[in-house]
Amino acid sequence: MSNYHIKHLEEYYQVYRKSVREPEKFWEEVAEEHFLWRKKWDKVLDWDFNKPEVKWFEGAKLNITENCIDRHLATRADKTAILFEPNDPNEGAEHITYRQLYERVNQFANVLKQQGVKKGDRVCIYVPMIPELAISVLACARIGAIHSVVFAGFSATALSTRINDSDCKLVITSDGSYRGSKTIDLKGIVDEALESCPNVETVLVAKRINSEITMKEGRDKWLQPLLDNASKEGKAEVMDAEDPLFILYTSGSTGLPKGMVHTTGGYMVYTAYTFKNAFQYRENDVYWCTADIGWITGHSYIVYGPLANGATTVLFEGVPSYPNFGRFWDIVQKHKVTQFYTAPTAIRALAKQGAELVEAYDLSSLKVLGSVGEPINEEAWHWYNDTIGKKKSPIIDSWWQTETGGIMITPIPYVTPTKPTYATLPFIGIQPALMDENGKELKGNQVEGRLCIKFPWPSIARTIWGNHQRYKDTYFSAFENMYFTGDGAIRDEVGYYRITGRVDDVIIVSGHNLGTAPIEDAINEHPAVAESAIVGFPHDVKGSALYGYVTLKDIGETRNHDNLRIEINQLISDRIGPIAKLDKIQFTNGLPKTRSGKIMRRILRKIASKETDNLGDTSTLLNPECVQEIMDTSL
Ligand code: 6R9
Repeated sequence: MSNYHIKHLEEYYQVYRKSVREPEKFWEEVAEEHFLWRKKWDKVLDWDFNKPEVKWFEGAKLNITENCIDRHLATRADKTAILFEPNDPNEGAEHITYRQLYERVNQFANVLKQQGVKKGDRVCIYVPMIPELAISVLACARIGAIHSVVFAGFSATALSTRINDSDCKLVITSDGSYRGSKTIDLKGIVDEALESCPNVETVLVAKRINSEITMKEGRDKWLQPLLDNASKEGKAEVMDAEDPLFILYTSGSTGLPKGMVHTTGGYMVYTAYTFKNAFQYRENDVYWCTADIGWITGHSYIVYGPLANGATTVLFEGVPSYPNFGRFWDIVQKHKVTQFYTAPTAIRALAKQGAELVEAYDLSSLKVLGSVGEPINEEAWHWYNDTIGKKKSPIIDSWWQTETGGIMITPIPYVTPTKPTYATLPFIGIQPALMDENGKELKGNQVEGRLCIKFPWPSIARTIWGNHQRYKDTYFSAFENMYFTGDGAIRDEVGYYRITGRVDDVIIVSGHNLGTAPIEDAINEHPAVAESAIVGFPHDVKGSALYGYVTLKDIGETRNHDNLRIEINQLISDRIGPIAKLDKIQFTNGLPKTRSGKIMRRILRKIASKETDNLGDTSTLLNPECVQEIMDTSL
């Protein structure tokens, strides 16, 4: 069916119009023709953004792993499903075929069952980018357990918070992980986290770095011997389309991280369909997404989307700078990568290294270049387009979120003409709206407002784990009958979208969403700190970096500010992770506040970004005098 693979702009408009006029009919056709269902649905869509409630393919039965693995065995058993490229290039790549993937997922699923994991149980996966990570994700899906992957760069505190929030009884991890020339003691972090997770009964440990670790009697088990004894065959659990597939945590502007819940049927249909089209994927392509499976990009576009299409997906354990800054290009050359999907922060870091490191490699296999995670600035866009793509591989600047499950606004390569810094047109089935601050929709082109989506798409997150009210408050309360994204956007004269960034208190550092509140909470734990406020400021590699304003308690003596800075960053590193460390810490006597006591981050943001000409009206502040002091001592 042509609807499944769009080949030119006119076809895009045709299919788009159909998907908007008759969304149920459109998605029903896609679902029917391209997936394996144990039973078809009774109803395609049921939705109400006021409740809010969204259900796709209600009544349908399926298992996503049968779609990602089993059904390919007839025609692609010996094709590489996962191409593992280890941290150390000398270790050599590992090709896992669809047949081997089938066997390894079954073995892992059987081990989970032996350990007492049942349909609906939550399993926490804290594993580096090694094959066991993708396999454990699929093994959970195979038996209907809900996986909660926690990025293996998060700290013990961040891990325990997530384990407890979704009440995971089993944790999968590894002895340690490689990161460039360093090793990380992952099991040690898990041990520390589990001191505050009384409900965890079992820890399965994969061996990766062969380090000496302590195994807690009765709780910790080496994975490999269990796998070796498990059967390579196994039946997939039959799931309802609306059964939860996974929980993935994303930072909120306040309080605990939000455990976004994605369900099975709609998520599968949308990630597979977007993968096929947004990357113009063809049968013998080698697709590589450099994200970590610990983020939504890895879930949807390393694991589920590619495998549902029977693709070869590269899984890279290492970092772009090891053994040197040519590593990405070395991998592209070695595996003849056709689609390459990365983040602006990586592009900027690599662009800084100069062209020689690129020119040494043959990148002629590349057909499509993707960008995701934050706005891509013009300079980075051109470098990517010229130096990597040689102006012949279109850049797809794809905008989407953990909450949306799949790509929402993106050019379709070789179909949509690109424009630097623009995510361009809504994907098939996506109905964006720009809203002004009073809740009115801005119609027509050449407008700027808050980005909302008017109509449900199949992979929208259905709730926040254990807190449906927060789901409603965060996404469905700002604008009536709309999903609010938290981002601002411009629609230009031809209807192209440019995402301008967050309009809430989430700051995106190197593509990672960080909420200001948990970082401020960590700083405030320091005994010398009275109060703090975090804002983002432009950074040429990270996109945004963090600037902290800190007021100290008056204890009648002066403190060494350099030592305090180190201690504060250590606290942040312990509580959240090194990615949340502050680039600048300014000590001040006060923070600007509204009369109701809210810190005016808007003003601090301008000072941090050195945009002090127009601070707006500060006279309504509770303490306007502190603004001058902050400007005078700004870093
Ligand atoms: C997939 C992912 C979501 C936030 C999102 C937005 C920013 C993502 C972007 C982009 C501009 C793009 N974002 N892609 N901004 N252009 N192409 O990154 O999910 O980690 O949940 O982040 O990232 O601000 O709201 P997630």
